Amino acid sequence: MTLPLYTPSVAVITGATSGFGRETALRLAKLGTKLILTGRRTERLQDLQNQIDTPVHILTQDLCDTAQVASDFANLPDAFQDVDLVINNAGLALGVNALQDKDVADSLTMVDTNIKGLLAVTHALLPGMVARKKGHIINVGSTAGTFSYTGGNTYCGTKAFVNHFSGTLRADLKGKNVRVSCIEPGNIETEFSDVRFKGDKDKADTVYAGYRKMVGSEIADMIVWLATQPEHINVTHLEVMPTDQAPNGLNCTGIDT
Ligand code: NDP
Ligand code: 8X3
Repeated sequence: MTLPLYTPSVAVITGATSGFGRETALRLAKLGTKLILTGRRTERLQDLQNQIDTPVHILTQDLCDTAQVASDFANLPDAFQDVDLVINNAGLALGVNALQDKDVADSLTMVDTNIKGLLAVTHALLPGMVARKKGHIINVGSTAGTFSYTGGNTYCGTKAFVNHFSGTLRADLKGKNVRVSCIEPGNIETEFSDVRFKGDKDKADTVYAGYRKMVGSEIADMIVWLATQPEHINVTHLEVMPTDQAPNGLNCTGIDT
């Protein structure tokens, strides 16, 4: 017997102003899911809200302000309180410099956003899901958390945290009917590289040139697939990359094909 697919009732999507987050919001709205959408760019959140028919609650929020994050989620409107899906998506990389050449502020911003921000959201929303015995956290990790590359230093470290935290959190939640999944994408074209290269479009475009690239909507489809699995199924890790991308290990041969 196949049990029915799950339809999330109220979903939080962090980083809904762009990329995976925005595309996921559009798809979940089509399922009738009520959405709490976060990001720092209010206008983009409002534009997105205007394209969506289900109820939307906007939170203009900087994840690095963890006190604000806690307060925002403690004061959700009544209709949005029973959150049963949290998509910890917001995050960023800054630069590909060797650590000795990197601005410490960039490293700290990645830690504040990708680790501390994700933790603040999770701390704020997990107790309610446990109390209601219903919930799903989908963290957006990365292949960068598994495979090292030159200049990845802090970003890879933050995503290693996300990948591993997701598995360890599952151990705490056994028997609580709260699922945890981690999607770990490789190179996918979004605004990610524009941010990483601080607006240098030529450098950003190079990342996706010369091979059959993947785009944000393809990852969003997979996030929705994770979120709609029947309740007794927990897809724990989902690593995905373009067919034309593969890990290069330690590159000991010096040959990069
Ligand atoms: P985008 O740059 O397109 O989107 C990033 C989102 O994160 C934006 O909505 C942005 O919103 C939000 N964000 C960044 N910093 C903050 C902050 N301080 N407070 C609140 N929101 C913030 O990139 P992607 O869609 O590609 O990235 C989404 C996630 O996927 C990230 O965690 C990224 O690390 C991860 N990832 C991306 C891959 C890729 O190749 N694209 C591969 C693997 C993982 P705003 O600027 O409005 O605040
Ligand atoms: C983003 C993918 O390889 O640029 O997480 O770090 S990568």
